[in-house]
Amino acid sequence: MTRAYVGLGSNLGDREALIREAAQLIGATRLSSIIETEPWGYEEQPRFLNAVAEVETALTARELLEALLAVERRLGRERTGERWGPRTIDLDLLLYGEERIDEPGLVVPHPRIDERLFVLEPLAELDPSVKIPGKGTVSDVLAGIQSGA
Ligand code: GSY
Repeated sequence: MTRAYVGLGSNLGDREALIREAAQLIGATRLSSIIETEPWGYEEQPRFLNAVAEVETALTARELLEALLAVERRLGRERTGERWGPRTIDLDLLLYGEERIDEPGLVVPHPRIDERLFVLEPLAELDPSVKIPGKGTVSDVLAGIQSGA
């Protein structure tokens, strides 16, 4: 079994219900607090609710990614051409054990994990000592951002 972490975000519809349902559908063993956050990337869109889920999985990283995409589709996510626009649910594979993967369509750790407080803060709540391969522990990365380093 591998411990993986998944970022959940929603800024359309009943955001909290969507996050809780997605967490259940992906078989989350733990869910962080759900926090309201300012949109990042494209700012002219509604505020997000974000959380991070811990998943204990026997799936490969690729299989887990496919399972996340299937849950997004089930919960009404439409992947249009708009990369940063509003969405009912967004599920990002953040960490898969301590593996580093760089394949077409599958990059782990998530490439923008160390820039996003809406991911780092809920992840640190679940486990501040979790390692982000190539970057250090999540609490080190957070401390670096907060000190402006
Ligand atoms: O990549 C996640 C989708 N997303 C988010 C998000 O989940 N939260 C916030 N605050 N801004 C975001 N911009 C995008 S795109």
